[in-house]
Amino acid sequence: MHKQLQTQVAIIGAGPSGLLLGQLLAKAGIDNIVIERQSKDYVLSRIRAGVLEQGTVNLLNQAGVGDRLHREGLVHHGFDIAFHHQHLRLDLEKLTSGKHVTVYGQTEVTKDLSEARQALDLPSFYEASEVKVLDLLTDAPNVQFIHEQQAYSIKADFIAGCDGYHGVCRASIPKESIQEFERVYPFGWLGILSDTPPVQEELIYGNHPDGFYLCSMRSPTRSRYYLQCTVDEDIAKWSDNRFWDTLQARLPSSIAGNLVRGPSIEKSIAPLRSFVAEPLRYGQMFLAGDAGHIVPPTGAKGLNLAASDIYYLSNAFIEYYVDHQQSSIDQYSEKALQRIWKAERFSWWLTNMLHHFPEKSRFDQRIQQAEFDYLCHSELAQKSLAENYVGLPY
Ligand code: FAS
Ligand code: PHB
Repeated sequence: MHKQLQTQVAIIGAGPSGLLLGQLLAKAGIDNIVIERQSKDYVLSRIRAGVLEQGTVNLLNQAGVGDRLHREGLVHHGFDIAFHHQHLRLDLEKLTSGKHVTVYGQTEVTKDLSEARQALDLPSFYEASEVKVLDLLTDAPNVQFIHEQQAYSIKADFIAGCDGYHGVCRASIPKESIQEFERVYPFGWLGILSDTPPVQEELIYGNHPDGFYLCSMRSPTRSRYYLQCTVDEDIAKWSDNRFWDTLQARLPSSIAGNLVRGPSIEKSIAPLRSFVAEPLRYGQMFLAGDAGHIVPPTGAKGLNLAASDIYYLSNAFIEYYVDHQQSSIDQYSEKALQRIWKAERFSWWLTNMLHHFPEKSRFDQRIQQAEFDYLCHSELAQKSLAENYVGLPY
């Protein structure tokens, strides 16, 4: 026997997309329930993104979760791109007339959102199993799931599919009602987290003949590094020493000596793909964040695209319930996809420029070198990269 519940917006997924949407709706007085497959500890333990666009920071402020971000987030006014032993600093502040990014881990964003939701005592079901989304083409869609051996049925006005790339929402849309666009890259990222000072204060994105690397951080005492690896890499074959030796060999010689080694506190491999589903709506269900699109993390766009989706979707719901207008809801998919595709383009372009593609020819490798040379000698090229990196307007 299902326990019957009712809400205005049922949110599937308690990652950054779902929790941010829940906060913005609650602040506007719109009822919402979050249904999450994993445990809260599992969700809060995931190590993912690290760079926030100002638009994302503004939205987190609006959601009432900006305090710790302002205390602990690191404002970055530039970053380096290295090509073999050359490196170029991109002065974001100068190139974008005053814009910057903030380094603050997604883990912390999700923790802040989760605590804010708990403080408002908003209904959330973690460790929900057998989640189904039903009656999507009616004006009373339904979410069914099991929680602590009790079956639930939630009747909602709308369903927000914030359940990531492997979620149930997109998978519940009939094949004839959705188009999918995908590019899978022939490599992955091997990431390490260590309580060591970063090799330098700003990020370094590097292209080395042996592969891509990224030097990032979470704080002045906690570093986050990535190495390009094969898609079927066996992480058991990557001791900390092998990781540090490989990274140090790829760094420009002028920087390599500054690398501080230490024990890894997390080590994982992420596959890289570009993916977009169109449209981001099916009946009364809307897709947002990774449920609707994936970018290779090269451009630091994944989490930031989730934020702009939630900006559009939360405003559409608020307009519907507060102003009794339907137009923004009807325009959500088209509006979100315009920004999504531009971020997909940027992430694809930067991934192509910085990674070693095993199957690509020597001609392609010269083109990569030419991309870097053009960047070094053209302020317009640098401005284009910088405006995409800090985030295109919403
Ligand atoms: P998420 O995947 O974060 O959250 C979806 C939630 O839905 C999860 O908690 C999941 O458990 C839940 N869920 C799934 N199926 C469900 C179901 N059937 N029922 C209920 N709940 C369900 N982006 C960057 O910008 N930089 C990076 O370095 C970076 N690294 C990444 C590394 C990895 C391994 C991955 C997977 C992604 C990475 N990303 C990165 C992208 C990442 O940050 C996403 O853009 C971000 O997590 C998007 O947030 P959500 O849309 O909330 O999706
Ligand atoms: C990170 O710090 O995890 C990070 C930073 C920038 C990226 C990707 C990941 O482009």
